[in-house]
Amino acid sequence: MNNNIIKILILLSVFTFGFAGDIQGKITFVGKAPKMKSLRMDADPVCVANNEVGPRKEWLILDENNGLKNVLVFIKESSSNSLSGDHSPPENPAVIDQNGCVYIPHVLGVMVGQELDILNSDGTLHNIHALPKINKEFNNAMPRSKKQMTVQFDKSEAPFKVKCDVHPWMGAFIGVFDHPYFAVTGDDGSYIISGLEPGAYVIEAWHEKLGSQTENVMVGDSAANFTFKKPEKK
Ligand SMILES: [Cu+2]
Repeated sequence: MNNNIIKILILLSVFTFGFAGDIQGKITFVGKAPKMKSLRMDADPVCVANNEVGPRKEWLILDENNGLKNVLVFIKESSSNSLSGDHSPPENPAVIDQNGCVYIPHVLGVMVGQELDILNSDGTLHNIHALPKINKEFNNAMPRSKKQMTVQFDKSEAPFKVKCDVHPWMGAFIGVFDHPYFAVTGDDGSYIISGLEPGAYVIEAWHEKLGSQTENVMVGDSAANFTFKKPEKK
């Protein structure tokens, strides 16, 4: 490549990069938080030995400011070309580990065609059973000797459950996207979606038990925050 072309490419990338924006915010739980019940893992002594934090139900994890972990936030609609662009999956695989007889992470997003490495760090038998409605279901025993398997998903799909047929308390959720604009909230309930073209977006925040919400956002808005509360009993 001659120098001029390289210069133009550098300029172009700076130009493009300079205009990419973020949408970020924080998800908070409001109201009285139910206590997560502890789980009995006695049936499998390996689980008891491996689970250092003490097994608890995982559907509501809050920090001291009620920041809500494990909310999957993603772009649903866009006035820009961000969604319609050509999005090839990242080369790095996504990873989910069976560790301490829970899934880590508990919620994750992957791209269509991206590899998902499923690890078994426990040295015990797990049986990972994914329950998608659009993608192909899979159901695989992973004995202690099987440390890894790799899957991928062909179509975008709203989050679906993954469970273990050996340990009934184990559950995770996977959303599959045909674009890279998604994030899962961290310990403090915050998220950031980067690399967006300027424009108006509809973002959705999905939680496994508390439902989902959408919000209209412009790239560059200070923050797109959501609050979730416990649904009223009917
Ligand atoms: Cu298991």
